[in-house]
Amino acid sequence: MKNLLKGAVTGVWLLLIGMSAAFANDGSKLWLDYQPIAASDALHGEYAAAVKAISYQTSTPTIAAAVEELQLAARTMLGQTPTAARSTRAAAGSVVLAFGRDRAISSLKAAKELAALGKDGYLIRTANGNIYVLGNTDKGVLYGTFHLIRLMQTRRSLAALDITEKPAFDVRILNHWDNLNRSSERGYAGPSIWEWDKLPDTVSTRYKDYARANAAVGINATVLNNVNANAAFITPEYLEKVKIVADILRPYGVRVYLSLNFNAPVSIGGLATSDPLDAGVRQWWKDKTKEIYSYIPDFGGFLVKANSEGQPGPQDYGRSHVDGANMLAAAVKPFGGIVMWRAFVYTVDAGDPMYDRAKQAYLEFMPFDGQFADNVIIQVKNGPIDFQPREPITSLFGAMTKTPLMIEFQVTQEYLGHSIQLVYLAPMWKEVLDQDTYAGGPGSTGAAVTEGKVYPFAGGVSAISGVANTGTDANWTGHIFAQSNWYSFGRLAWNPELTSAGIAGEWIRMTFTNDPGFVAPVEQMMLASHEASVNYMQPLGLHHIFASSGHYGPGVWERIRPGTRPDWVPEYYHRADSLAVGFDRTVKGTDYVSQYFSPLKETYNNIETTPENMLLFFHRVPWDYRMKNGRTLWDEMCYKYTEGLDATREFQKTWDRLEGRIDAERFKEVQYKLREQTRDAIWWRDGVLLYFQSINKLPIPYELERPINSLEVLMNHRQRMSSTSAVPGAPRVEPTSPMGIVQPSRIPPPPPFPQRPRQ
Ligand code: GCW
Repeated sequence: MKNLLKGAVTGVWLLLIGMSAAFANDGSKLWLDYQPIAASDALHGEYAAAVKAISYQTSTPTIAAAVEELQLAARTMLGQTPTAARSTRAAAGSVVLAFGRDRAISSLKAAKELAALGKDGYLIRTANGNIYVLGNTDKGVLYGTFHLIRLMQTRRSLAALDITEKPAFDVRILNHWDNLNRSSERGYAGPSIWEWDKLPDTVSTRYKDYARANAAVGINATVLNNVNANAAFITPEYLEKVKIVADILRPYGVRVYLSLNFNAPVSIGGLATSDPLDAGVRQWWKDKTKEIYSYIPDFGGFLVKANSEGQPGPQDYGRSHVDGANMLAAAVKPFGGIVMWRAFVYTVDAGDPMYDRAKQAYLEFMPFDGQFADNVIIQVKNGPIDFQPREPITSLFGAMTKTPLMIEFQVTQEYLGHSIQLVYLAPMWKEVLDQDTYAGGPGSTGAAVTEGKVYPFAGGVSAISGVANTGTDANWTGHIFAQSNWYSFGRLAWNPELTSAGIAGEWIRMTFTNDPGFVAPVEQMMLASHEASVNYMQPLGLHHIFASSGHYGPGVWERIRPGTRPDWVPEYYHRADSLAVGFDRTVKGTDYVSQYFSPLKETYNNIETTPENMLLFFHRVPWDYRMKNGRTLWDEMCYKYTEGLDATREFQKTWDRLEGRIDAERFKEVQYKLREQTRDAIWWRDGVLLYFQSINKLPIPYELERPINSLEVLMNHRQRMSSTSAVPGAPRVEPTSPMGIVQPSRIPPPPPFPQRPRQ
């Protein structure tokens, strides 16, 4: 009877495997979609023998989470639930989870090796017929457990494992630009996942899944609210809600942080000022911080956007970034918290005809190097303008030698096709992480300087952040492939040396299938997608020529008008006239190049040595300039836009060929979006080329496809809205977009930008 039952269960399970490609799948399981492995697969037997049981010695919520995850993975992939026991003796075929002073560590003589791996590192080793997952802390064990599961998800052998891992950055943090009313600034996946309107009474099951997904890729921190911050988040009413979220994330090693509104002492504290040197204000922040820690004892600290795009800050009181940051640093210091102070500042100097937004962060922050408290870290966007599809690395990286800096990447695709376009961002992030700044000689890459490998920052933490792309859409990120950006942000934050191809391959296998007929072409498509998007949107160093409302389609025709900030307008960036195009940032132009170290400075200063993919970022270039391949700049631009568009057509073909290899639901969804991507690539290509052509009067090379739309139609093409709107019934908040905040009276008139005289 027992055997009969067992047979029936196995039969049903086998049936499930057979049907898995046909099953509807809404993508909600992200990379934790543990797909059944066929019993006929040799690896099934190997895995089943290796994870018969789980044993652990010290029980903590984090160890319980690791056990639960491994049981779930084994049950779903193998049809077998490993028994879990608290014991120091493990039967053969066990996974042994151990940390701290657990006996397994000494019996394996692993203590010394472990000591070098820090609090989040781990060691996975096969010994005595078991697999040992060892860490210095239970968090290390949890990360190791997810690694072990990943090996099975990607069909790697579990024989003779000997793996050591240690994360590159201490703090690997997501920044949610999510508002109180559950709108999400630059979010394209539905309302915020944080249900402030329902908490603390109703607690979404998604919070735990969010924690699992992050832990699986090594993300250990999260800022729950928008940097355009509403002070209400630190009132008791909201702290009670934040506490619930923090309690759920804690076992998964994800620490909660909050964005601050610098004016909170006035707006919610009832003080007359928020001056950071005022004793009352300083005391108010100390008390407030203590209160926050009473709700969340492991609260991570604050993220602050100050004196940027209309947000309040110390400069409102004639004080400096140092005064502001150090005041908050003093408040969190007794609790071990940190302050992440953003350098996204670009005050227009109306008196400076050479005003260049790219220079501003460096100009404002360099003078303060060495003056920040040791628990302050400066958060700097990867590029000097604003998350453009391609920018050079920001000049501040490596330049501040006595202050830790952290890179801010944008996982949400504000300038990279929202949740409509398939754009895999790892290759773009790698360009920045791998870029040599030469700050401390060759090898001072973006990763190395921020990891603290070039200048050791005594007492400081190292960190890396990504603006999150989550929302309440079933698949979390709007586009299934946008999940890969969340995934790869975590993987690169753990190890910036991983390759884009390696991460893509893992993600595809964990998310869709191990079918090589699917993995290989999809990996190729992902790897080509960033370059394609640059080509059909802003090739050759063009930047910020998006429609200013929404940052989705082209806005290359938008002109600087009195009363608008010039540096929010495409014309400011492309500077096209009948003779030339591009922004001269050389020593003869705005001299941005001089903020870089040699030899990068010279490389970018010289038109011959500037990589062509950044040409118009650094140079103003005549339309008839000869490119390395012999084409004129104009012809090359026409070719690049066409190449980008053609690539999207290839993506459609690649995808259509894969029908039937995955579930129909996700297949159709992606197929539909790829269609839109091609449509919008045409909008970009035709729009930008026709606009520039109206200025330079040059023909589009005759061998290339002709535009199929008129410029007028394209200029009036619908604009997409930038962000999710508020949830009905949710509390009202002030508008947070920069456009909504900056008072017209405070905007200086546009400075003229330097143009070469026409010859
Ligand atoms: O890229 C710009 C966005 C703003 C954002 C700002 C920032 C949160 O358009 O929406 O505001 O950057 O990073 O602060």
